[in-house]
Amino acid sequence: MKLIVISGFLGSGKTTLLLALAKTFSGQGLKVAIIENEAGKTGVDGELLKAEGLSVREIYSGCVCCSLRYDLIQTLLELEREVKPDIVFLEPSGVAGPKQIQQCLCGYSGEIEKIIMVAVVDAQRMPRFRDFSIPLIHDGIEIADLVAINKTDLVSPEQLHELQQRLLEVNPFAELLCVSAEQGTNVDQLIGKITALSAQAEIKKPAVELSDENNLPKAAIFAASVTVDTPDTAAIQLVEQFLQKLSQQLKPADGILIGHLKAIIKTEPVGYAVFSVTDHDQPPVQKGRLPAGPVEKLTLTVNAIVYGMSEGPFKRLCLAQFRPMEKELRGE
Ligand SMILES: Nc1nc2c(ncn2[C@@H]2O[C@H](COP(=O)(O)OP(=O)(O)OP(=O)(O)O)[C@@H](O)[C@H]2O)c(=O)[nH]1
Ligand SMILES: [Mg+2]
Repeated sequence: MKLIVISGFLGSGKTTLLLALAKTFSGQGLKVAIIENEAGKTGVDGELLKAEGLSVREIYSGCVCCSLRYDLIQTLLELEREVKPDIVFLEPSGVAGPKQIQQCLCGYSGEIEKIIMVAVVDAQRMPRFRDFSIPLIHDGIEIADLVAINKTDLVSPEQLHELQQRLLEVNPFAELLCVSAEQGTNVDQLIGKITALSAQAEIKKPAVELSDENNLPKAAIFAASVTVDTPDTAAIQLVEQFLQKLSQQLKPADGILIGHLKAIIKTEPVGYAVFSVTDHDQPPVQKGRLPAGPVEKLTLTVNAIVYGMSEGPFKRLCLAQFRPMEKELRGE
């Protein structure tokens, strides 16, 4: 069993990339399993990957890097025993410390032949992250076997060149690859590099110096889910408005960094739509397929994470928008 850890800051494109990688490896006849870890009591990514037909185990309400280390080990052991996958992808929550994850995996007693650490970097937002001083980002690059510079469709060649130089300052040995998970650019090359790395014998990695967990920035998280039997048909617009209002309300507050505001609608008959906001000025990006006709049942799951605001006020802000949306969905 090989383990590929896809780490990276919130909203950098981990799930989008993982989806493309998992589908390709499955298409090659390999048995693929995915472990999704999301901070918050409900998650969006696991639902999306399941809707795409992939086999997913979810670990919620904390980070596999700290409070949920035991759950991660248990899930890996279960997979090994019950599923026997060729490849396991792990997407840690975007607020998880990559070094802490690596340390946790070093203590794994099962049979992982190889661990490959892939750091996903958001080419568009990265330059804004204060010289990569966010330890989560810095650490992920420092220990990466491969750095996938993602969203390259959104930046100029000059910006990309500057970013590459700065990444090499953090990890001179990292293999950098410019990709666009959304457009599929260079995803084949990334697969080739992962395949080549996974065929190499495992080299014992030097022990990493852990950053003090107390120094990791504190994220504020809001996660909620609602199921409605005969929903209002304008569900998509309601969710878009919810995310848009939320990101606008966060804007005036000084120093708030939107990690990722995201949501998924799943319906019966089967269909889904995902929504994502990673910036104050960006309208929600929406993807997926919903049934054309009337819907009998709809489940909406929201997972929103920001930095620079304490959890109480953030939850109140989210609930003030979530409750009216919930009522409208129910047609009340
Ligand atoms: N333009 C562009 N957008 C992308 C690309 N990759 C991902 N995105 C978009 O970026 C947003 C976040 O993508 P995700 O894959 O959900 O990011 P993530 O890192 O898994 O997010 P978290 O799990 O919340 O940390 C979505 O709207 C994606 O469609 C890309 O290569 N180009
Ligand atoms: Mg994700």
